[in-house]
Amino acid sequence: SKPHNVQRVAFHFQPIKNWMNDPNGPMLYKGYYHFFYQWNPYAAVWGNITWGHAVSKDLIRWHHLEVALIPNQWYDLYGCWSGSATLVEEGKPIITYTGWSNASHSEDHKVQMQALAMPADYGDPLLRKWVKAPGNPIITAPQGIDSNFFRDPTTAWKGADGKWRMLVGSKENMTGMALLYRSPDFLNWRKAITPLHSVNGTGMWECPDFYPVSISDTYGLNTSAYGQGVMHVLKVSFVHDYYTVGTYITSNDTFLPVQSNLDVGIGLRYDYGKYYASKSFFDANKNRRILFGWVNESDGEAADISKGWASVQAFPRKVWLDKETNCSLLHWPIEELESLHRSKVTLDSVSLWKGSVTVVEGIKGAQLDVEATFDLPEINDAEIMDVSAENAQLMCSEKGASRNGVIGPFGFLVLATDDEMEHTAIFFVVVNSKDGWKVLVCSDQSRSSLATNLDKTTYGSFSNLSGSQTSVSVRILVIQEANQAKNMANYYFDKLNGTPPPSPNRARTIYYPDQSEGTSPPPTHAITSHVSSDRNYDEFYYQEH
Ligand code: DQQ
Repeated sequence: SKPHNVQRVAFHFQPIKNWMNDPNGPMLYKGYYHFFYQWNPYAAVWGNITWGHAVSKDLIRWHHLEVALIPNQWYDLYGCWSGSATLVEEGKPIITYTGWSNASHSEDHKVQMQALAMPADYGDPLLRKWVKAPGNPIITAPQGIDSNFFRDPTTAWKGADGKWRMLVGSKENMTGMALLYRSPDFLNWRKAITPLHSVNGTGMWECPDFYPVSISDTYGLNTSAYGQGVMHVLKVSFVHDYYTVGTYITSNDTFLPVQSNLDVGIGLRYDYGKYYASKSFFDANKNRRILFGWVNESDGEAADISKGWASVQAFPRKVWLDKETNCSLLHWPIEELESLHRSKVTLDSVSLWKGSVTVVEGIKGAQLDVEATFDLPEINDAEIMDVSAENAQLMCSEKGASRNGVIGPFGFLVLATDDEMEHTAIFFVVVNSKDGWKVLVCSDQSRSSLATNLDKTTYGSFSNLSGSQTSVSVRILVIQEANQAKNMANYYFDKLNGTPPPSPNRARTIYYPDQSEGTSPPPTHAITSHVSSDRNYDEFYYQEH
């Protein structure tokens, strides 16, 4: 049931307060996992975009540090947009990011360009201070590309010729594309004539991600790995996060998707719920590739402002190639998540009848990690339905958990109030489709809240079932939202300077204290300071562990 006095979410990452969007530059450095994110320090709506920064030893318990990048240079004055981290020579990190600027002094004409930032002190495992490269911007929009559609550099990788490569998301008319750049020294970049990949009709590709996966085991690979036994994954974001698996030939930088019908934008998604702008990194500590993705907020803007925060990053997942298909990926929550387990409740041999509800007693805590196995009746009785990736979500919302089917719906009602007026149904229906047996997997949020003005989309996908399968197993992470975040937020501002946060603002107003490093052209509008000093900032953010 819904607890009244809840903690902040623990499975998912959240900043101390305010608006967050894309994950940026995850990496492992000197024993710490670093995580950056698109963050508005001043409001629970998008705007004033900085790179928030946190570190962790286990990817679950985070220490919030001072912001890594703030918009204070002519080329990023309107925001430090998404980017990545690359461990270059001797494992030294470099951040690549997009500067959003009004370089032509016109508020209405904004441009995007790529920039670099390096740690001020490589000896600091926390990498608390970042310095922008004097040569910035390192890449401006090439001829033929609209500078409003030119952003989100990937982690760079090294080819056989020793040159670095990276991708920048873009489009030409409605053709989405991943532009390829090469560099001998990480500072001077030249665009390859052909993009690494492009697909007609998809529109702007945001936040590309490109990485190798092993064809034979679940281990992750360093981003520069290539050759025998290696396939590559290209992920791009437009509306959802789509990916395609292919062969990458480093000598001529060609990427050949395994199956053209599973090409980016037509086929596979990382996730069939809210999941966007994701970014992976290679964790050399445990030899795995880990994926972070942004879960945007279901609450409306007014609710975000009143609660003081918006959105989370979905719990980190390990990703690897599914050996059975060779062209799709498997994901699983990282094992560290289990270190949050406190107590365990087990229920055995429950018979599920049509319409029956069994209450699982004795559950304490705001977050649950549920594992269940459902034994199936004779699956030949399953109803005949045409389920495809495109219509699964629609079928979930049409069928609903409360209808009567032949095998299903069965599943869980989670986050239920005592009177069950509010609940979220996670349910399954076994169906017989023209491509074989399938389980329709649904997350029905239509009754998740009595409140109005929020997104209550029902999400769904399907999973294949072999004719001989007699049971299905599921794992569900149930995560209660964090009302307490608001109190944390107030504390933060009291500590800083006793003033409440400025009213929500969009990108037009910039509130940055430190313009000392600013280069020309100067800002054309007033800068208001709301943060008293860096020292105060540090005091709040940094706790030695
Ligand atoms: N969010 C960033 C952009 C990116 C978009 C700006 C994707 O860099 O394209 O906050 O959510």
